[in-house]
Order: sequence, then structure tokens, then C-alpha cells
Amino acid sequence: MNGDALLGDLGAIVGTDHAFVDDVGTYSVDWTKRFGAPGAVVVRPGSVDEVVAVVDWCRARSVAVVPQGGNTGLVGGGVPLDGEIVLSTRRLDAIGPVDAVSRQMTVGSGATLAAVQMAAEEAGLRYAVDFGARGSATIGGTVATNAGGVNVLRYGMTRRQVVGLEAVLGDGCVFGHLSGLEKDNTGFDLVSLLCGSEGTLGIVTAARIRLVPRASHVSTSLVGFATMAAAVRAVGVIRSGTDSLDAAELMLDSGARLVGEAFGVGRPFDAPVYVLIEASADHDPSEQIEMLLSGCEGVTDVAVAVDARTRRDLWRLRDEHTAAIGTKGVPRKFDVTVPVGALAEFIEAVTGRVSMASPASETFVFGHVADGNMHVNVLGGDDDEVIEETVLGLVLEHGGSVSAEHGVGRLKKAWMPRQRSTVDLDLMRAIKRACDPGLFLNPHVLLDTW
Ligand code: FAD
Ligand code: 2HG
Ligand code: ZN
Repeated sequence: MNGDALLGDLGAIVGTDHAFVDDVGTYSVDWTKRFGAPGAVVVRPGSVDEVVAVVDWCRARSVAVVPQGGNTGLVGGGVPLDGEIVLSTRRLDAIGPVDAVSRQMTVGSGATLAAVQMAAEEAGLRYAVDFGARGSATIGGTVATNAGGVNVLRYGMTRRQVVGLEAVLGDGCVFGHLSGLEKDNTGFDLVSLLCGSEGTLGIVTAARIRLVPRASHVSTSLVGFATMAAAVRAVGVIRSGTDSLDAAELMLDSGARLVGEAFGVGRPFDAPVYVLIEASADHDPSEQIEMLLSGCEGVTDVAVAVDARTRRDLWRLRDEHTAAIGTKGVPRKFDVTVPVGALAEFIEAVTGRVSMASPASETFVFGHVADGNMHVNVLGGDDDEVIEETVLGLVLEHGGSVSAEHGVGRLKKAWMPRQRSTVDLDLMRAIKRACDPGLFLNPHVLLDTW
């Protein structure tokens, strides 16, 4: 089908302003600039009915579709590389109202995480999913990737915050579960199945999300450690010593320095290893955190912030890691988990092994230490395959996972047979065929062959 006819048909469904060719790459090149190519057709439906009509139109002509929210994904899953059209959900951005009694809210899939967090805050509550891309990442994208972020240790990943979903499946049916029932044991948990499905089963159009109480006191501490092992042990001590811990984010001297160089973000002291600890409660949790830290070995320095501005400054040191690394080039990104007991040894080993395998490369490691989830970013060097085998092979040796929270996308699909059993992979194929019999919804992510 020629481009003009395609745009004409799609424009007739969504309005001519919302069906266009993205010449500059806003929708067709990913955040890291590793994946995609400008020139894809983008369609932006403004209602569920329009999503159904676009899906029906594409299915009838076997035109593959990549659903896209904020295009902040880091595994190349939300951009067209094989002639797909991009279905952007950004216009589906309705929010609320908050139901304070059930502590739930219904939001459009195109609403950004930051907008949803703000609506929850205005109602005196909190949406517990949070990470650096909050200003652009959408609720639909976070559901589709089952996003993690900095509060997983206390509240769990996105799946745990989702009470219900509305989605247009690949067969054009509308899957609707927005009633907000906390209890509904009538068979398979299909809502949960859609979480983490990366746009392969359906296009999420709305979500019913769970909110949590907002604590009156928040305390953020940057803690310096002499060694990695001491940092990991201390997080275990704090976690078992208090219920108020929200976040524990590990950074290394190299990453903190890079954030300083790239964005002028200062650090209150220097240390080989840092952990940013955040706790919240209905009283100031600072004293309890300090008391727990005083019993830990290897603590070199502590800076505590309870006011919003200083807390924000400490968080910048952590949140800007991804962008700071991006200023030096396009990194190879590895988002991995290993059992927490093996984490310190894994971090030491991965840096050493990558520099042995590719001496010209530079490795940055940071991440969500309490979850055993590290982000290994490798810049430079020239052998992609050797570096990938070195990092992900080491993860599997340690009994870990090659994707902790970013998903599989295109980046990790070759690793699926090494990570998941044949039984699992065959079940995924059967589920895909049930929801998307035409195999046209994001067909090039997750698995090589459906
Ligand atoms: P997109 O990038 O648009 O899409 C991601 C995937 O979801 C694609 O496969 C796409 O097809 C699918 N998809 C999107 N919307 C829908 C929909 N409505 N229906 C069906 N499928 C859909 N991730 C974490 O988990 N934890 C972090 O701490 C974290 N920090 C980040 C920090 C930065 C600075 C950046 C740039 C990214 C970070 N990410 C993190 C990755 C990314 O933000 C998340 O994966 C996020 O959930 C993607 O949301 P999005 O709306 O941008 O989705
Ligand atoms: C984070 O925790 C994100 O900041 C991004 O998951 C990680 O850039 C990365 O590798
Ligand atoms: Zn992360």
C-alpha cells in the first residue's frame, strides 16, 4: 500500500493532524539513539474506539504495529525497525478522579508517570512507581514493561500497583477490567498477564491503579562506604531494621564523578561507593536510619537531607546517571538481577571481566541494590558480542536474570532461550496467538519466532 493511501485511511480514523510521517525521529528513534530510523508512519488515536478502528485496519492489511507511550524504553521495544507503524497513546492522557476510599484512580495509558504522581499527591496520596524518566514515561508504557524503579523494595513493581486494565487486543476485542474490585478470584489473572507483555498482546488504553498513603516525613541520606561488600551488607541491616525504607540506590565513584562533570551536580563528600537511602514515615525516620548505620562497618560519611530542595539535589546525583552516560556516547545497556547475596562479588567481577574482554571499554554500574538489580552500562570498545556474552553470561552463572525491569524488547530476545524454559516459551507463543492471531502487534520483540 502506498504511503499517501495509508495516511489517508488512518487520517480518516484519527484526524489528519494525528496520522503523519515522523521525519525527525521523535517517535521512530529510541531514547538511547541505538534503535530506529526516522521516516515511520505515526498514528495517534484519541479514544478507545479509534484504537479499535486502527487495530482493525492494520489487522485486515497485515500491517505490523508498534505501540508507543513516552518512548523512554531502553530495550528497543517501542520503535519501528521493520516497517511497522507507530501507534502512539499520548492523546489517551485523561487522569482521575482519585477515589480516596478505595485509594484507587483510573488513568489513561498516555498519562505520564509525573502527572499521575502529582494527581495522587494533590489528593494526599502517592503513586509508588517512580524513576528518572517520570516526566515522559507513560502509565501504558510502565504497565507494558512492568516497570520497576526506586521504590520496588517497599511497594513492588508496576504489576503490584495495577488493579485493572482496559486494552485493545490484537483481535480487536476490548478487554475491560476497570471496576476496581480488589478481590476477584474468577479464574486466570489476565490483567497481570498484560503487565510486562511489551505491546505483544494488546494496546493498553487505561489502567486502574492502586495508591498508597503519603507519609508526613521523608528523609534522604547519601552514605559513603569503603567497599561494595560493606554497602550491600548495610542495606540488608537497614532493610531488616525498619519498615520505613523506600529506596536504596547504589552508585560508584566513577558514575558520581561523571554526573558532576556532565551536569555540574555536586556531591557532599567523596567515597568509593555511595548508597542513597530514602525512608518515609509519620515521624522523621532520620534518627532510626542513623542508628542502624552506626552499627554497620565500612561507613565513611553520611549526609542527611529532610527538606525538599536538598533531597532533590541528592537525588539528582542518582537520577542523572543515565543521561550523563549518554553524553559520552551510545552505551550498551545491561539491566540485570542477581541474588542479593552474590551482588557485591558480581559488581566487582563484571567490571574486571569486561575490561579484560574489551580493554578500550569503560563500564559504569549503578542501580537498585536491595533488589539485586544493577544497571551495567558499557561505553566504547568494539566487540558487542564479546561484551554481551561477558556481562550476561556472568549473570546466568550467578543464577540471575538478563532483564530485571526494562524488559526484553529487541535487545535481549536472543537470550530468552537461555533464560526461560521451552515450556515457558511455548506457553508465551500460545498466549500470543490467542490474543493476537494475526501476529501483527509488536511482532519483533520478546521472541525471535512466534
Ligand atoms: P515506551 O518506551 O513508549 O514503550 C516501552 C514498551 O512498552 C514498548 O515495547 C512498547 O511497545 C510498549 N508500550 C508502550 N505503551 C504501550 C501501551 N499503551 N500498550 C501496550 N504496549 C505499550 N525503567 C524501569 O523499569 N526502572 C527505572 O528505574 C527506569 N529508569 C529510567 C530512567 C531513564 C532516564 C530512562 C530514559 C528510562 C528509564 N526506564 C526505567 C525505562 C523506561 O522509562 C520504562 O521502561 C518505561 O516503563 C517506559 O515507558 P514509556 O511510556 O516510555 O514506554
Ligand atoms: C535507572 O534505574 C534506570 O536509572 C536506567 O533503570 C538504567 O540507564 C540505565 O541503564
Ligand atoms: Zn533502574
